[in-house]
Amino acid sequence: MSAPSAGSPVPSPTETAVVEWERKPKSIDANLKDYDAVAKTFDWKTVEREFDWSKTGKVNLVHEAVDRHAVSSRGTKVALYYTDFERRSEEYTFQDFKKLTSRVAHVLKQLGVKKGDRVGTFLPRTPELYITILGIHRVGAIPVPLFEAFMEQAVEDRLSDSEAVLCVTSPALKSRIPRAKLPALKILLLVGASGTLESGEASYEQLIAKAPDWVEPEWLTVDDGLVIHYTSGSTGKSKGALHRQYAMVGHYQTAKWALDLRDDDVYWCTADPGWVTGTSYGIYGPWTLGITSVVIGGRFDPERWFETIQRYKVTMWYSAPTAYRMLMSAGETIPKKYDLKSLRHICSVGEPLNPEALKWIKKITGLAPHETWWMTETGMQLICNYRSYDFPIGCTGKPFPGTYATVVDDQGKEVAPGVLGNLVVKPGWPSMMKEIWRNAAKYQEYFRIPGWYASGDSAFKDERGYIWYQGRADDVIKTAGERVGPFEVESALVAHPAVAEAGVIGKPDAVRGQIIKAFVALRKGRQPSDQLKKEIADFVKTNLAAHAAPREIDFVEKVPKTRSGKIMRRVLRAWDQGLPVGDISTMEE
Ligand code: 6R9
Repeated sequence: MSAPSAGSPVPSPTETAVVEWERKPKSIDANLKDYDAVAKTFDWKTVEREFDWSKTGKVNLVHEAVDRHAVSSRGTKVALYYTDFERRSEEYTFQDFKKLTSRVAHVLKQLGVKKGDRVGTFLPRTPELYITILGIHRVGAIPVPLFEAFMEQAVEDRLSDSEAVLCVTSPALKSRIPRAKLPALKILLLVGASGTLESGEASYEQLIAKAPDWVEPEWLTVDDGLVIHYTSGSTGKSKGALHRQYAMVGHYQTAKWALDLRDDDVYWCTADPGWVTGTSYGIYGPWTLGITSVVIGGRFDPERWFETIQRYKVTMWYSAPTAYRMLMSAGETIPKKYDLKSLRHICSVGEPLNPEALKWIKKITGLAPHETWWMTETGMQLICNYRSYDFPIGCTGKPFPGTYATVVDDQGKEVAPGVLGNLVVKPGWPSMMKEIWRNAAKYQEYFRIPGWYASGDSAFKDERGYIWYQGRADDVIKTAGERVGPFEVESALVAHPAVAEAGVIGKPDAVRGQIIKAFVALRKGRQPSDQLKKEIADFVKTNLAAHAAPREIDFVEKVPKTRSGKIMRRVLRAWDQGLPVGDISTMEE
């Protein structure tokens, strides 16, 4: 989506009569009862006191998310319900987690993993993935979670940049790890290996069977690393956002006030830990609070999704607009077959939730999904609609208490209500990334607007202080909620022997928010054909990732570039929409 340039006035919804509100009863029983009062006085120091490290000085996420619950009255409480609807249906208590993550930690130590080392996880969504990530924390190492759909190039980029020393993976996925190109990677720990292991491989099951049930966490400081999530920008390869242990303060409190989690909840976060939502709110937020979580394996399937809510009596559901729209397009007869009455709160993340999808979810569940806006780099939710108060449908929300997000011009000055500008955040919130892994220059780019963290999104604020997301101000693509950088796709495209040049944009799409569209100039002698389009798209699918493959390809004579060689995606967007291309005086001859 291309946003209008900063400074343009947008019709403020408060000035028009069409704004619809999500109205709530005054007595709603939420953890955050009075947003306005709390936002005025809230101090993050009070949240620090909820963690054992505030008394002991000994920091490790696994202690706060597992060990302290295991020895409390929550010891036998279920931490994780898991099903893949086929072979496995399991449950794990906090005590089970303490044992299993200790065993994994022992194995990692045995294989030479030390504090501060990076360890990749490249696994399908199974209990082993969650146990492994927590086991990595126990040894004080830093997990680098990789989405299971990544293909070789995406895996190589991430494991190479992070210099991971070990990767926990499966026999089915290991062929996508190009070990010869990864000198730092010493060992693959294989989950589910049968038969003989190759050199440099170890069996997860064999080793954990012999490991002890208790390994004390490696004690860290709040500034030590927590996790690295690779994410995409508008230029260059994906970059590693490193978070620090202190981020747990932000995860905990947002899970309490925005997700509104309570001790008796059964919580279902549908995101994979390969993406930031799947760790911040699939692991850190809920488990530091000691909440029961549900995880399902396998592919997206509307029947299974509604069955999950019914089977586990899910009370809190956190998912993404594309998923809500895909459920909507599967029709109402499916949800009607299931009992969804257990639900008491729903949230949404990743892209704007369109009012139609919001209303459909409300129709089938009685509950409107609440927006939560944040980014890989922010680590935690920052702009949200809260369960206790009314909000205009379609707005992104208000800053989380103790944080300040607003809209500014390019010089960093706040703009008037209703004027479009850069969505920015005052630096210093608890889960702000610590660095871009070994790339100080990239980190600095986020602070290009003096005094602010620049999100790259554009937005406006209305007179009541609600922030309305209006799109990305850069070329980053959000397709089905997943963030994709055009450069990565372009690089994958030009590796195909028929492709001379490629330019990639996000094209608006009713279900996926955006789809990836590529403009491709062919090498001399290659003829355009539908067959070739398919071949090129498949090539990206098998080298990068299925979700990063273009769904549309147009063949063009030349990809428009500036004289300095930058792809003019603005022109590509105009071509795509059949609109005038505007000023092209900087275009190369
Ligand atoms: C958590 C996550 C970040 C980008 C962000 C924005 C978009 C996220 C949104 C939203 C509208 C929301 N985004 N939440 N847009 N409304 N509630 O998604 O992180 O993958 O890094 O993406 O996603 O454009 O800048 P990430």
